Amino acid sequence: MYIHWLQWKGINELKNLVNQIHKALSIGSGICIVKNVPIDDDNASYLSIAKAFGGEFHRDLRMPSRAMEADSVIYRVEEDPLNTNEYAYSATNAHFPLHTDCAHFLYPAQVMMLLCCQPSINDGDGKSILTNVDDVLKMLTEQQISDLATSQFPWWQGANQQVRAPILTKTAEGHWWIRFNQATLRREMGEDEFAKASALQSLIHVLNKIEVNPSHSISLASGDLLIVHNQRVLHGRTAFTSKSSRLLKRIRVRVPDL
Ligand SMILES: O=C(O)CCC(=O)C(=O)O
Ligand SMILES: [Fe+2]
Repeated sequence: MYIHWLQWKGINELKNLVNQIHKALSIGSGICIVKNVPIDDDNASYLSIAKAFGGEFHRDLRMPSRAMEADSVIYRVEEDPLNTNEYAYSATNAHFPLHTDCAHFLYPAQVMMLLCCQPSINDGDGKSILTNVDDVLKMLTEQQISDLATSQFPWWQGANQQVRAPILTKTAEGHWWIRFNQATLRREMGEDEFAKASALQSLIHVLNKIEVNPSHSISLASGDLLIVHNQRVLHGRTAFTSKSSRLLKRIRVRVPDL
């Protein structure tokens, strides 16, 4: 896993910084960490970076308002004692397996950002887990890849909208993109169908292997801003100590040309 390390050097260097992020996400590994982003109460520096992509902010209006900031652009990833949604891992201290965000949306966001405001109190837990789709595909057979690219999986089966899509998609430039969240799929497919889908099970097996490899996880420090290309990179996190006041702030941006 290759991380592009960048530095926040003030608002005057914003344009330069965002150019570098753009490059890291499009032609680099898809993963970068910007160090020393100010953690101000009004989120000014963070929002200035997010805005500079020129994309459309994804607002998650279904989440409880107590978890939102900046007109619902920022979602607070923290353990929430009032959370009752069993699928909202982001509001618990549990292990969050490798996934892409918005897997059940028709158009998932391309940019997923997490600003670490407060790491877990224990150094060894609440670590970010990261892997590029190309590293995942190296561990699958041609047949498995082809199955994941041709089967239409049921991501969302609401009354007003159906989202069916393959897990893998090849772009016009010949790059693989991924859409994946195993909890969402298990819910929509049902336990039996989910267990019978063999290419899907192989993918989960590979992701589990990647997760236990220490070279795929990293502890974010306060002021570290993790940015990933949400179709080229899967992210997750290890479980962390309850009531440790770990806090990450998440922003997702749709940037169709990325
Ligand atoms: O807590 C983390 O480090 C990751 C959270 C996450 O992936 C999410 O909220 O979608
Ligand atoms: Fe996520």
